[in-house]
Amino acid sequence: MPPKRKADQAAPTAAGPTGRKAAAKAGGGRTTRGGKTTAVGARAESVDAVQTARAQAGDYLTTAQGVRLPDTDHSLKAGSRGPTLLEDFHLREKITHFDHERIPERVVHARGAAAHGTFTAYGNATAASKAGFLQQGRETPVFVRFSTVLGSRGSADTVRDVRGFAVKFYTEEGNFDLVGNNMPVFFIQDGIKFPDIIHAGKPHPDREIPQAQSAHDTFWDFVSLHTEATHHVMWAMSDRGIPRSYRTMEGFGVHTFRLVNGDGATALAKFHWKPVAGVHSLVWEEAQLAAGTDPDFHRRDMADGIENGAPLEFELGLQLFPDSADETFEGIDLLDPTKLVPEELAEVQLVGKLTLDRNPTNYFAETEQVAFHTGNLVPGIEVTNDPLMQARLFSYLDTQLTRLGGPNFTQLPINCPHAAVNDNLRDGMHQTAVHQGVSPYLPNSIDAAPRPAREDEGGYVQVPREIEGRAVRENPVSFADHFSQATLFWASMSEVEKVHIVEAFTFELGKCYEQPIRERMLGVLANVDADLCAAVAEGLGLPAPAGAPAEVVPSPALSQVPPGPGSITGRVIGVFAAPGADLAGITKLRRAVEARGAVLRLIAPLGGVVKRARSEQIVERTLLTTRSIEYDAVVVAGGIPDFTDIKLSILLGELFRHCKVIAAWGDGDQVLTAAGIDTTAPGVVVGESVAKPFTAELLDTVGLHRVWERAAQVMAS
Ligand code: HDE
Repeated sequence: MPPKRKADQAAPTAAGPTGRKAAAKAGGGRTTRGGKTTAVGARAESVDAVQTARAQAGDYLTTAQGVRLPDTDHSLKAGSRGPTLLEDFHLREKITHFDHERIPERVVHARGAAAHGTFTAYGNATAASKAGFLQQGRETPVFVRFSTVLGSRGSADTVRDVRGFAVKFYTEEGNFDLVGNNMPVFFIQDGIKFPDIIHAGKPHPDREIPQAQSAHDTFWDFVSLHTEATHHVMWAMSDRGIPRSYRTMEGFGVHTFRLVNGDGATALAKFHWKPVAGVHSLVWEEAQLAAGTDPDFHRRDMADGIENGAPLEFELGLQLFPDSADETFEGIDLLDPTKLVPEELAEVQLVGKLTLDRNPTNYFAETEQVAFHTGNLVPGIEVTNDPLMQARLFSYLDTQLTRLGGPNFTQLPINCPHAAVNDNLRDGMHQTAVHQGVSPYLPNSIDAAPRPAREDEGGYVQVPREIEGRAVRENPVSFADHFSQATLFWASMSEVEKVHIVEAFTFELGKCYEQPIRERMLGVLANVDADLCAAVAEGLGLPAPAGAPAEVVPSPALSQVPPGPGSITGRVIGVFAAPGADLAGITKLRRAVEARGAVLRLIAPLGGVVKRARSEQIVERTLLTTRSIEYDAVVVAGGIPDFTDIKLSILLGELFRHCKVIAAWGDGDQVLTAAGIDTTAPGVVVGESVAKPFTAELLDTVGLHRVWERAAQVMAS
């Protein structure tokens, strides 16, 4: 029997569309998700508002069925001391819903934080890609989630780990997801090993220890046995493994993509994100302190920064390579995800700006439910045969089916494209759209249906590629080079960065119980660099084996020590004051700090206000509620020369050890000296008063991020 047509549906005619299609046409570039209409390109707020209206309308507390409730604090009982009655539908609904509030956390990248923003294209990428969001001046809403990889959702932000950098572009041609990391290479060359490296990195299955750490036997067992991991391990043990904040991380697409321009010409490309605030890291002691005193260090920094008007800013960069038959560039295999192309060989061309300036409204609805997928591509951007990338193309959609409970997660507001959606996908768990019509298939002669788009109508048509070969389980020969780029990375580091890498290896291998694993890893390091291997071996109390490191030409772009002062946007300057301090000086300093986009926080011995004569200033932190990790610099105000407190000495001592800026004006230098700070050391700025030369020197030194000249003094003490 033919299906019955609903009364409000127009009968199909040979001449034209039925009601549904006509409505879609009339709406122009509008989408009708969940029965609500949203303008193409409209920001996520409007989508949020539609959903909020469903869940939070009206003034009264109601059940999920909309029945108004008089009381939500007392269950229905047989008498005030009696048993609870099963008929209490409100109690049952409230508890049942609560019981199901959690969804499975991500199997990797479980802990994350996100922000909304906009991507604005400079227009110079159009020669390489026809993607609409790269057209000059085009503004595209984005949602970006940063994450750690190994830890559970409740672990700490500052652990040594890779950071995820996943960007969802809500483009007019559909969603494009650039699901990258803060390191340009990966541990493995073939996605089939991904479950293995993650099993090795996650806590041991017997006791579930350690949480969010790579410093344990199974991780080092794996990477010492799979030497293709060596290059990525170098990055993870470097300062890149402990970023200062999300705003000071680079991002990388890792794989090589294939770009297609309007003429059909192709190029191979690697994506980069360059932070406007520079690339900066914590030092290891800070990372450890922060994991205890403020496990939310990075997410707090991002949310506070955005709230204080200091958006996170990154520029999108492209490294472009000819789409050659062998898919190599200067001898580097572009399909090998353990290899990078030094920027000195292929310049990173900046093609647009990402600004993150809006915090999510609801963590669960947005940050937890966002679903990225490397297969979310738009015309002009295609994948390559990188075997790591190929496996990812399967994994992301698959994992969302479990995590988000079925195939309709694209209808969640945060995942919903801003482009018009007209698919023939139907039904399934959590279907919220009320689809019309009876023939969700193509072609059909009953309903007006969406029609396939030609390439010139924006249809995603893959560039035709020749594919041939024997079905084999093997790597190309070039994938056998596991060490030369690890050596390149080491050779490109500054001295202080090398010291940090040695310390990180020594720490992590020192946490392993199995001696053969340490020895095998020293054998790996011997093939990276003899000095590195010798220094780590010394720390472990083991002999250094001999290796055969490659000859390399260093790539200065890999070092993150800045050549000169950079932006201090979002940085935090603490000012210590006590009753009687020079409050007028603090006001002046606050103005100078805020003019450079940074934040000033007043620290005092006790809460409330600090007074001097008739003026006063509000205290934001006390010596009990703060720790040095919160500040990029601490300044002691003049006017309190006799102040001493062990907690202040600890705060300043940590800043000194971590090579951060310390300053004082007026007689504040006496407070520094009493706290054990050498006021003649590099990066200790003292001035007569809060005048321009003092503030300029102070803030420029903060712009260097650290005063590494002090490192030798710190290590000698
Ligand atoms: Fe992922 N990865 N990955 N990954 N990945 C996931 O997807 C996977 C890889 C990255 O904030 C999962 O939704 C495989 C490289 C980020 O929601 C999962 C392989 C890079 C995020 C998954 C890789 C990444 C993920 C877990 C090897 C950098 C967090 C939950 C073939 C270029 C996205 C989820 C977010 C998340 C699989 C390797 C980045 C299981 C199989 C290389 C930033 O699908």
